[in-house]
Amino acid sequence: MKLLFISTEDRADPWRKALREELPDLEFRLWPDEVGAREEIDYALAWKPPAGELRKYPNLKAILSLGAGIDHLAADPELPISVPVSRLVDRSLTAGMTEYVLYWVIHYHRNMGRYAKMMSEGIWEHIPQHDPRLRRVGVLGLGQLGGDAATKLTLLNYDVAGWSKSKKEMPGVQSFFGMDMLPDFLARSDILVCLLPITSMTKGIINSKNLAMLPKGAVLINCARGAHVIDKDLIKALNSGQLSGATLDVFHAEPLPHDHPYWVHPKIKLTPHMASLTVPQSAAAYIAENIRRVERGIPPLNTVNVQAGY
Ligand code: NDP
Ligand code: OXD
Repeated sequence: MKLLFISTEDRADPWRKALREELPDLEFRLWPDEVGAREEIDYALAWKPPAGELRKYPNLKAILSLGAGIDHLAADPELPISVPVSRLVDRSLTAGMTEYVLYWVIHYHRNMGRYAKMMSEGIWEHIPQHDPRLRRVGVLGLGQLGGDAATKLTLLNYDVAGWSKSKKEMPGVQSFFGMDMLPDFLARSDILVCLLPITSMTKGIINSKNLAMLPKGAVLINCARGAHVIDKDLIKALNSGQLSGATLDVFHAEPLPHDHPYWVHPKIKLTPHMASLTVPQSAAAYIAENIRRVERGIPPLNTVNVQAGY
């Protein structure tokens, strides 16, 4: 079995080592230098491959995404449609995202930004503390990542709701689903967390109309994709006071261009698409399991509908 690793953002060596431990018979080839004969490649483990690249391998048995999102693959108009595409679902990836969401929810809930500013100015004062039961957190997307973050937020006693396509039964999480329920969901979200996949339905969902439905002074945490947000609408909402803050991990263009207004906006906190990074030592077991499944003639776990976008 031969696997081609295609990514310019992930380090190959930890993957080579971790996959060798899981599957000693697997030959690991690094794109572009170690490709060899293209017809020999059975699996592509990929993050943002160049458009048209994956169709060059006629005997691919599966395309395994190095990330939870598959937008980087769906964007390729020449993606071979007969090859199953599996997205990454991994304990460390989920845990990392939940840490990120909890960190920023707590940051806003406990006024950490305001305290940091006050302390830097020598001001010793208390801001009234809020009961988490009265802090309404809304999670857009209740899948693998949003579902875990929402559940962990309930354990900290926040008033949690989630919005998804289908109805969810999650203890302590109020389920809103479908476009009709979006306004009511937004109206009760003091802290809005975005963990949706990017699809034709979700692109630009964080726009002026929807931001106006949030309670005044709400905050946004976007750790899904930059294209969920209409940048100028977000800046307008922050400037008008409709939003009191935003944490953004993902952007239309990455790295975020140096002249982008987000860099200097006083109400915006930025991170460089690191809300949760793929950890090879953990995720290799999942990739190996998917390869074993395909070798046994079973579809890989978490095969996506590329047309639907997730
Ligand atoms: P999942 O596929 O498990 O979950 C997606 C969720 O979004 C589901 O609950 C789904 O609803 C919901 N959803 C999809 N379309 C709609 C719609 N039109 N209306 C309402 N709800 C919708 O994805 P993950 O949780 O694994 O990942 C989510 C995203 O997080 C990824 O696609 C990726 O873009 C991003 N991500 C970002 C990272 C970072 O570091 N910043 C790291 C990893 C992922 P239903 O369940 O009903 O189908
Ligand atoms: C992912 C990501 O989709 O890192 O996994 O954004």
